Amino acid sequence: MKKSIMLLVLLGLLFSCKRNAPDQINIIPRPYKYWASEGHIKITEGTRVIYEDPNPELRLMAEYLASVISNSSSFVVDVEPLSKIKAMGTDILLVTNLNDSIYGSEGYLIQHNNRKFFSIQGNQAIGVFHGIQSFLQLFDPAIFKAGTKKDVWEIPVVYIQDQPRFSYRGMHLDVSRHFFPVAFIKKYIDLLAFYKYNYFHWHLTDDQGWRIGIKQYPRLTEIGSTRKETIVGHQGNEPEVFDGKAYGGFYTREEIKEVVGYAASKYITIVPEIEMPGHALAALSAYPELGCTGGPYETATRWGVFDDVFCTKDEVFVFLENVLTEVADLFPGPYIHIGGDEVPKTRWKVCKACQLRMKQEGLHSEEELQSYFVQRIEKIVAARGKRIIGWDEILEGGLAPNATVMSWRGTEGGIAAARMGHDVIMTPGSHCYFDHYQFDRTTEPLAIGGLTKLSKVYAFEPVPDALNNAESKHILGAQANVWTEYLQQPDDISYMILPRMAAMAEVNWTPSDKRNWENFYDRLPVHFALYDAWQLKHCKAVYAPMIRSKSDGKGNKVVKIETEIPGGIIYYTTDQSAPTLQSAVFADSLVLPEASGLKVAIYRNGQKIE
Ligand code: TNX
Repeated sequence: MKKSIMLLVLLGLLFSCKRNAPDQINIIPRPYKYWASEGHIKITEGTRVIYEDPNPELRLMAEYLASVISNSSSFVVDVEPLSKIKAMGTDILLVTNLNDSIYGSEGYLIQHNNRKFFSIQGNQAIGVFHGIQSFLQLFDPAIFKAGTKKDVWEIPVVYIQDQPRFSYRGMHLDVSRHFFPVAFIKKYIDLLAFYKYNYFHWHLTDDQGWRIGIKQYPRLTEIGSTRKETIVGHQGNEPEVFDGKAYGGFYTREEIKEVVGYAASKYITIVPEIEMPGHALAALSAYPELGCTGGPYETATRWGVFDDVFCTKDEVFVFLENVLTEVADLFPGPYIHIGGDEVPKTRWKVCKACQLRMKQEGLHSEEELQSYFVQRIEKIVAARGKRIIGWDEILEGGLAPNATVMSWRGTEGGIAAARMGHDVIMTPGSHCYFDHYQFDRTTEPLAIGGLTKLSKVYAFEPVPDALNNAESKHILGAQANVWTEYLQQPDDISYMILPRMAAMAEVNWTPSDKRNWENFYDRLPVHFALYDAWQLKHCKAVYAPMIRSKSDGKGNKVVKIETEIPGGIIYYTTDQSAPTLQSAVFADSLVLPEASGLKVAIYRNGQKIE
């Protein structure tokens, strides 16, 4: 029986691909190839999810898919192993029978087979997993809404052949500046999986808090996970105000294992980050002997860069070796991120131990001392079967031989590293920092600064023109970073990442010639509906005109209005009436008397954007 079903899957591929405009497909990231035929297939009472057995990964996925549908339907979707199936109905079949090398290790194929059943095929289980994420995006978003009980789901008749452009598709989260509980970390991982990311970079330590339990050094969490208070509002405001409230939190080893397991079930690898030699005040507050001056030190209560960093004496390497050994045991992934960014050399310059180290090792500058530090750490990490990732400062003074570089201060560091034959993950502040504003800062919740609109994220190209083909192969992909100095609650995070993480997902997944802003824009409404269904706070700034005005010093204001909406036309009035298609069209800039009112509306294809 199994064989004849497989044959049907193949025949379906040959006979049922009547091409049609794929406009009803709202999948993000946009699949590599897809088309839809006329009509819909009804998923209703009697639909089963059938998995190739015995494959425990596929069984779990089948159970997940069935539960999502059952939870919001008036009927129950049963899960059955393929070996038991006598005849297919309107079912969903999960199989790993794609042995075609063109699909790549993560690729998948979704097809309907003579309008009978859907199949989600992969080379490997991970391909099927990605396929399920796409398949779920073919449903009405209400599928994810609590309380939905539908009798029938209509799914477009589709053919989707898909695989990722990049092998590293990452999102980062800083849990040091503010701490986020395991339940939220799992939700974050759910979102990553939904958008086909495969790496979660977990920024676990920084000046403001050490957040991972380490058996051998209990004070890291007993002392280093707490700060006595936190600066209020934007740093730099005068006078500085502190809240006077102790703040803390950390993950126990058991919680870390739980998150690692959860991520693995979603085919996401965690990259744990242990910051060194800078951003180490929390560790130093717990073990002051690891600093150059011996302390005392305090976990930071404000943001920024601090002079006190790990010393380069031997006992620091012993400490870090022990910490990294535990970290390597907790996280099964191939990488450990060792930070390496923003390391002031102030202490090292006047520290006897550091100066002696430089002399003994023949190092000519503190930059070379930093390079020595990172290379020594690399050996420790390599001895545990892992590779290091560092922020681009690890290039200074000479790059460790097998380091992967995260290029955050622009793309230059990444370009230099790729030219030296090192792997690179692109995460420049210009496009990939989701702690930056996404709209007019006078109306947005407090953020660190910057302006990175959705369309700007979408326009990011991870492979710089400056690299030739061979060098470009070292660009593993891109990552978005979520620093949390100004993000305190889960809602704050979801607001900053939704929908920007959808745009970044497409940057990483979809071939650049298939990436198109207008097309992406048209798929967004379904995703906003998903965020509503999930009850996740999100930002709809993409629909709003951004108005900036400056005085010309002569009683007038010079007004600039921008829209990201593709084909959007800006109409305005100055008489308090609502702008219509008959109103004046905004061109470059507008000079109006200071006191003048202004109303703006955007129209696209003659329709007002509300
Ligand atoms: C720079 S990006 C940092 C972080 C801050 C961030 C704020 C990087 C490697 N270091 O410590 O949180 O800016 O945007």
